[in-house]
Amino acid sequence: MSSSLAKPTRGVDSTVPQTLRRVSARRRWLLGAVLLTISACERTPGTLDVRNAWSWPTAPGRYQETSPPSASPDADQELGPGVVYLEIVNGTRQDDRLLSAEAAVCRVTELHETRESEGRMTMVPLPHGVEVPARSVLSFEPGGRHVMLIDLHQDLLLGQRFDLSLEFENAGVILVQSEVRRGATSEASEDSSDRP
Ligand SMILES: [Cu+2]
Repeated sequence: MSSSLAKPTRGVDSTVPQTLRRVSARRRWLLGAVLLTISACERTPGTLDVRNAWSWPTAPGRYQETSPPSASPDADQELGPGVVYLEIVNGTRQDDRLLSAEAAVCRVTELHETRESEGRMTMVPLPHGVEVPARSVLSFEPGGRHVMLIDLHQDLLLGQRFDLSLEFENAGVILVQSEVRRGATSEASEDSSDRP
């Protein structure tokens, strides 16, 4: 009974009404896109934010195989250098510049970039800081830019958090907390912990 009712309407549906529907759907999509763009512009607070700051653990035996080449543990060093990765979100209409970083966990904090030259990975200090173009997201990530923590006063243990202050040319000083993890997402450290 139901199958005989479902079949015959095919020819009627697929001519004019479908064309009309396609046009109006496209118009609706365009209108939606325009509205989304407008509301996104209105909602963007126009601030510069730093998010997802994290560090590899430094304690002996806690390095993972995913550690970057620059952070390979040195058996002779009790406390190796630490590193911080993060994302800078410049929601403003103005270019900005990360000038320097400071952390109480180490003696010296520098901005570095890992570069490949002649097949070797080397770290290059960035004494003039890093430009953060207007309305852009700049990533500090393994194999690239990073904040180098030189002469650590303490080990960075998995799950710990420590303060880092970042000085920008326009945005001023921004305080963040770096989480000691095994990777860019916190999932890795959460997975290994016992379920509550
Ligand atoms: Cu470095």
